Amino acid sequence: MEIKVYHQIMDWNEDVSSQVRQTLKEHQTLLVNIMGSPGTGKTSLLKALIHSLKDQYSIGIIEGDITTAIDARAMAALDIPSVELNTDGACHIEAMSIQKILTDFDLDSLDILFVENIGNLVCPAEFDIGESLRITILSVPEGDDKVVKYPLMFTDTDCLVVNKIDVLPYFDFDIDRIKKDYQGVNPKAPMFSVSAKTNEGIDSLVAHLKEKFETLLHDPS
Ligand SMILES: Nc1nc2c(ncn2[C@@H]2O[C@H](COP(=O)(O)OP(=O)(O)OP(=O)(O)O)[C@@H](O)[C@H]2O)c(=O)[nH]1
Ligand SMILES: [Mg+2]
Repeated sequence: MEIKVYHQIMDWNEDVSSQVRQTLKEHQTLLVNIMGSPGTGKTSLLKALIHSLKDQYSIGIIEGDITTAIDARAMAALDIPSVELNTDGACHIEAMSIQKILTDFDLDSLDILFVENIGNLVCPAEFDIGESLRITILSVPEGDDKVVKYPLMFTDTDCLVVNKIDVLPYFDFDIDRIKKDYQGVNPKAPMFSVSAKTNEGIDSLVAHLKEKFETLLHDPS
C-alpha cells in the first residue's frame, strides 16, 4: 500500500482547531490525540486498541513523525486508512496540518480518527488539534517522577495509560506514586496500567474508551 506523506505547515492559527472540531462533528467522527515520549509505546498501544475496536468502529489513523513513515507502514499493515504526517523537525502536530489531512479521509465512513502525536512529553500538550479525546501514555522505564516534572501533559489529558507494566520487576517504578501525583493534578481523569506487549490491562482500557466513544458520538458538544 502506498503511504501518503504530508509536510507540516508551521503557521499557527488558533481558530483552526475549532474549525477541525466543527468539521468532525458534522461527520460524526471523533479525533483521538495519542501523546507521550519517544518509545513510550504509542504505536504498540494503538495496534492493540485497533485490534480490539475495529469490529465495532470504522477507524483511521494519522501517524505523526518528525521524519520517516515507519509507523504509518505498521498501521497500513492493519488494513485501516492511514496517512503519515512528517513535521520536518517540529516537535508537535498543529491543527492546520490536521485540517489539510482530513480531506484525505472519507469522514462519513469513519467513526474514530486516531492521531499518533510526535514523541515528546512537553510540546504536543500545548497544541489543541481539534481532538475530542486526549490519551497520554507513560511507560515504566521513563520513571515515576514524570507527572510532577512534566505536569501539563498529565493535567490536560482525559486518560493516562501507564504502559510496559510487564517490566515493572526490573525498574524502581512506584505505580502508586504515579497514581497519587496524577490524581493531584487531574483528579477526574482515569488511569490504566497496561502492557501492549502481553495485553494485560488492555480490556479495561478498551471498555473505558468504548463508553467514552458512545457518549461523545451521541453528544459531541
Ligand atoms: N516490554 C514492553 N515493550 C513494549 C511495550 N510497548 C511497547 N514496547 C516496545 O517499546 C518500543 C517502542 O514502542 P513503540 O510503540 O514504537 O513506541 P512509540 O511511542 O510509538 O515510539 P515513537 O513513535 O518513536 O515515539 C518497541 O520496541 C516496542 O516493542 C510493552 O508494553 N512492554
Ligand atoms: Mg510510534
